[in-house]
Order: sequence, then C-alpha cells, then structure tokens
Amino acid sequence: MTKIIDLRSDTVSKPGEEMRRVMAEAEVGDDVFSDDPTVNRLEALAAERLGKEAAMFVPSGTMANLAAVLSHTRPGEEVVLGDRAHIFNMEAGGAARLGGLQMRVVRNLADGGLDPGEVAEVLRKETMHSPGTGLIALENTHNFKGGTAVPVASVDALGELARAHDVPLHMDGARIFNAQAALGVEAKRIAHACDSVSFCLSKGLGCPVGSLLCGSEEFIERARRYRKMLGGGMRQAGIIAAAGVYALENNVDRLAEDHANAALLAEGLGKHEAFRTNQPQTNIVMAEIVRGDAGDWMRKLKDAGVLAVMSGPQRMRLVTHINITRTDVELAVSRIDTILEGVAV
Ligand code: TLP
Repeated sequence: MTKIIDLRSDTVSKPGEEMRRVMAEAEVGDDVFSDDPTVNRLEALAAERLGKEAAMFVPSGTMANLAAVLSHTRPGEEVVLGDRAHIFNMEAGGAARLGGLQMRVVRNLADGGLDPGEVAEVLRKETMHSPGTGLIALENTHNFKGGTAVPVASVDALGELARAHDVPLHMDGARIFNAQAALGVEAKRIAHACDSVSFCLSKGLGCPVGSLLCGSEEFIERARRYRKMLGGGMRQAGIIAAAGVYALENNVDRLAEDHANAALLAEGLGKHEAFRTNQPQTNIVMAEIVRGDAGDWMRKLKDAGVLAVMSGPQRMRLVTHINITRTDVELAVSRIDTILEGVAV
C-alpha cells in the first residue's frame, strides 16, 4: 500500500506514545473552578515561556485570537492588521460578527511584518465621525507569507508605535516557536513588545488540541470571561493540557528538523520548472504552479500519496511536521519527480 505523506498542515500530526501516556495519567480537576492542576501548570509554563504574567488555555488558535481581540477592544472600534493575516482571512469573520469590530487592513510585507509608516497612517482616534483604532495585530510566523519569521526589530518598531498611540498590540503567534527556532531568539523576546500573544500546541508542537493566550494578569482575567462566553470553558481539561506541558518540554527544540525538511522539500520541488517555491525559513513550503492546472496537480499528487492544500488560485502549500521524516520528504520529492517524468507540462 502507498504510504500517505500528509503535508496539508502541521495540524494533522498525531500524538505519539509518550504524549498519550502523560495524557492518560494526567491529574485533573474542574478548570472552570481553576481546579485543574495540569491546566494550571501548563498556563504557568506558557506564561513563563512567553515572558508574560499570565496565560489561559483554550481549545483553538481561533478562540485564542478572538478572546484576545474581544478583551482588547470595544464594539465599533477598528482593528489594524495585515491583508494576509489569519485573523482577517481564516477565522470566519468572528471579530466582526461577535466583536462588532471593523477590520482595517494594511499590506503584509514579504517577511510577514507590517510597515510602521503604513500602520501609522491608518491609526485614528475616535471622533463624532470615525471609529478609533482599538488594536493592532501581527502574525509570527506568518502563515500565508510562507511561514516567514518576522524579525524582532520589526515587532519592536510596531510596539513602539502602538505604545505612542496608546493602542494595544496582539501577536497571533500560532507558530511562534518556529519563529524562535528560525531567528535563534527566545519566543519571550520576540513577543516582548506585544501586550498579548497567542500560540498553538496543535501545530508544530504536535499536540492533539489546544492553544494559549498570554498577557498581563488583568488582561487574562478579562479574557477568561470571553472564553466562557465563547463556550471555551472546559472541565477536566488536564487530559489535553498534559500534552501541552509535554510538548513545551520536549517538542520545541526539534522544530529545526521540520525547517530542514521544508528546505529539502522546497529544493526538490523548485528544481522543476513547473513550480516556483519560496525558500522556507520555517516549516511552510509555498509552491507557485507556473505550468499546468493547480487542481490537476493536486489530484496527481493525491493519487501518488502526497497531500497538500491550495493557498491561492495557483499556489500549493506543503507543511512539514513532527510525523514527517527526512525519508518521507525524499519519498515525496521522488514521487513528484515521477509525476513530472510522465507528463508534458
Ligand atoms: N491555520 C490552519 C488553517 O486555518 C489555515 C493551518 O493549517 O495552517 N493563526 C494562524 C497563523 C494559523 O495558521 C491558524 C491555523 C490559526 C491561527 C488558527 O488555529 P486553529 O486552527 O487552532 O483555530
């Protein structure tokens, strides 16, 4: 049987034996009463790793971002964020629907950051006529820009601007530990200028579920109420939090492996004229399809046991993760080579 190499996302990874063991053995309590010792441990560890006073465990990255956005703003305000931001494009418009917020997009730069000058131009105070800026949001690493690690200096510059205008700054750090590995800078330093930062356990860190939102104690207190409102108050959540503790202690340093595998994959794809790939800084390969039809390519890859997703009309996204070995990448590349030998594109 053909081995399926699933590169659709790092979210598809499955927990290994050791992670499942710590989950099965986790000490639990009712987290809505703040009684779950494993959740409390995970939250303390997350806050420490991100250099913030407190953290809150939530089911998903989407809920972490939404709870952050709701906690920072009032309905009718404006959120300034990148045109390729996950919050803007992929979170079902929750900030608009549930927060009554207006999204004001500025261009995402090639490195996933935002130009402080362009952000400064759109910041505004509430008047009789105009909404005021309630929040600025960044993303690091930047998913749709190809897993780019936004440089610390760029985050700091936006932090300075945000502070000068008395506007909070949130970082969607779903893959911040990939940024840590790519930049060689601790996650807490990367997020230093941000008032809040979210990160996911269920992506590169290999957990089945879960994300964290980190910030000041007072901010997290407010966010807990929004989590409850959104239906994210979980009970014996220590079962899943245990996976997070395990991942933060064991799966962070290995992320560089995923990055090396992504580089190998991009090189293998890029040698064909049919594709133009990014040079991945982290675990996301973007391949622009310059010859042939994208849907056709996806079908051929799937038939060969290589799964990817579309990320634009003529762009495929392939993501490496904890369940993908170097041998899997070599196998995927050789299958793609074989497809290309057989087709005139
Ligand atoms: N990203 C998913 C898809 O939604 C595209 C993926 O496969 O990459 N922020 C960023 C930067 C993300 O990439 C994602 C998920 C989220 C937030 C949302 O996380 P979840 O899926 O846990 O709600």
